[in-house]
Amino acid sequence: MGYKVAVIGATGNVGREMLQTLVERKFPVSEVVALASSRSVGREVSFGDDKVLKVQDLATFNFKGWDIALSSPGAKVSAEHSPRAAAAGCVVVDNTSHFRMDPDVPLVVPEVNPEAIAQYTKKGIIANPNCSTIQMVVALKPLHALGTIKRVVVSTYQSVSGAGKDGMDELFEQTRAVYVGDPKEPRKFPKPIAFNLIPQIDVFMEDGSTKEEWKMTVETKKILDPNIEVHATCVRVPVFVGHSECVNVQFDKPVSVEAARKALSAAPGVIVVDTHEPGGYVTPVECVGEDAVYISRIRKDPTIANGLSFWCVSDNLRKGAALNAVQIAEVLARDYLKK
Ligand code: 11C
Repeated sequence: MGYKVAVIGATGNVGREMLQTLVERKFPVSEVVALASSRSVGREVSFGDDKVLKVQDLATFNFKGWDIALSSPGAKVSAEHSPRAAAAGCVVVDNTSHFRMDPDVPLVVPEVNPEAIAQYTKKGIIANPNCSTIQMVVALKPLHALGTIKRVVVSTYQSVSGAGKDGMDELFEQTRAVYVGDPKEPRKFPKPIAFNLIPQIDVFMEDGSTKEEWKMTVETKKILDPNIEVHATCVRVPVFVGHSECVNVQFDKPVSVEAARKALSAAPGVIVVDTHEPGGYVTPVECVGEDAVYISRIRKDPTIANGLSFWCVSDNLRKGAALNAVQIAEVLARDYLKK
């Protein structure tokens, strides 16, 4: 007996990764449907090695009788169709930003706050956090148990796949253009991304922060602890897949590097690679296709009281999106929607 699962936004970077992750993790699927906008209807997407799904129209799809939707279209599309699916009895794991701060929608990272999933009954929707938040809170959770985290200062180095296929195409085309001497104007990003980096992800807010930076702050508070202060600087870098972060943490009491290393090494979803020799750390290229959040460069910060810093890398399309959504679906199936 399995679950009828709909994947919304199935032709996008994350949607395709969701289909792949369902297969890899042997999620008990009895039937699966790939949904997208009318533009993509009829296109084919792979489901495992031997199955091809023809994309159906999200706008006219009837969710009655479907158990779980993994949804990753744009936020506006989600605003319309996630409540429609939920009203038909299909529990939605929504990867867009639209519902994340809704008090009646749990925002979940299974390694951090799985208990919040129980609140799915309020609206029939569970929100998947932003990719840069997910990898950071997976690392912060075991540290928060060693000493109370008061403040986090984080700088991100985010890959272009966070901006979708158009972002990846732009990096490829601009890089190629440099070599063939045919410069291309930026379309997706506000400035050239090839051989460059851009200290702006998403739109600017009134206080001068970007929305990506705001998301890291408010989502961390909702998932982990409302008392943690977060100051983020989010930067787009010319990397195709894999987000990196330099995270500086201040605790309420001293936490040694050794204790932090031990707690991180034992934490679910975390792999520590930190050998203090050339190459003894993880780079984004090495985390592509991997499930873990990798931690390296764990150090004391002697310039503040009770400070530690570390380097954190993860595949933004997997743990930062598709894998986290499938892990939520696994808890739902195991604990709440038993068949
Ligand atoms: C990026 N983190 O790298 C963004 C992508 O709120 O789900 C994901 C945006 C979101 O551009």
